[in-house]
Amino acid sequence: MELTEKGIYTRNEILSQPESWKATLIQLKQDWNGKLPDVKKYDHVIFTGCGSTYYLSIWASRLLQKELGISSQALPASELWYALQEWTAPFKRILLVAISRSGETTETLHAVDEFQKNKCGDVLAVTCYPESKLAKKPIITLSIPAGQEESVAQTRSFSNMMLAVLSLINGGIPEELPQKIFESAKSLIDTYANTVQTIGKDFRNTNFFFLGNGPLIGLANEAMLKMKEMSLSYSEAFHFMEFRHGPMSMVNSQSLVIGLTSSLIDEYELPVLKDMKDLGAEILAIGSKKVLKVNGYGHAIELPDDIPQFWQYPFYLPLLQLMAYERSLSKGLNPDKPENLTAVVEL
Ligand code: F1P
Repeated sequence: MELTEKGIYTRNEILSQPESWKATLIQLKQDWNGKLPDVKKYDHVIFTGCGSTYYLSIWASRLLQKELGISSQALPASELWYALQEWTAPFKRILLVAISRSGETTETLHAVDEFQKNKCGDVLAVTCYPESKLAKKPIITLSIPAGQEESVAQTRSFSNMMLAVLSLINGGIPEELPQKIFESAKSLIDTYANTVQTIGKDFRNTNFFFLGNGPLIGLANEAMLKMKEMSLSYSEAFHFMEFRHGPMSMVNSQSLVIGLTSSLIDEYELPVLKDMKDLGAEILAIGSKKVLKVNGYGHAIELPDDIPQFWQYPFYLPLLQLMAYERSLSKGLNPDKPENLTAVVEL
């Protein structure tokens, strides 16, 4: 007997992201402006996590290298646990950024311990739980309690941890950003919630492909994981042009291809979406104003152009989370309790 309405936690956590983002940005500005570690002094930055926070690490590492020109990579925490030296040996001054919603995941804790035991460099943690084992280690920790959540599948925790990474790369939070981000995010969700709920409930779609380039491949993987965790649907993630090299063999009239578009949209992204439309797929594109070119053969979600592109990355997620949430409910599942999963993997 379900004591609470199915998915009530997940729904509230998805829809409360605008408020939580404002709270996190205000907190980070107060706690960390002028005190953040200078990532430019390192010759290599490794981001690490597990599951969702590994995908967050992929996004973060590509963004840091793109923005600051510093060598950066993302690794599952398990890789650092059992093969640390293979990954750290080539570098002299490494910063390890350990990302964990709970701050309790076994592999991530071991990765930090191995890194410190071998004196590989400095460690910075990002977590939603200031009292966690990770936060209590002798390292710098960006704790963002506004990202805390009840549901198993990460939603607002993920996007709030992205804001901590953005503030680290940017070196701080601009004064007017918290309120602007809140207003733009609320407007985005209000404008497109019905569109994604309709798509989520449409049972003609049985397989889902999320495409992204550069940092967005990390978010494409995270959106793929939401669709798997919440709705038990077949979903995969690829770089846009990689999709043609084999995986598109799976595309058919039951496919929904979701493009997380970027500034590369004209030459390297829209042509792929058009090809998939020709193969019978339904198309959904989310990105800047140019995404409206998809109208006529697909659904377009236009991100707000009053937010600098650098701070727009979290905006890709709430509507894709909501789509997965709706599909889960439509299949009679409970998005708050994904099959076989727990909120934390402790080995
Ligand atoms: C890592 C993680 C999540 C996953 C699931 C189980 O948790 O693998 O990414 O979605 O909830 O735990 P954490 O280290 O970020 O707390």
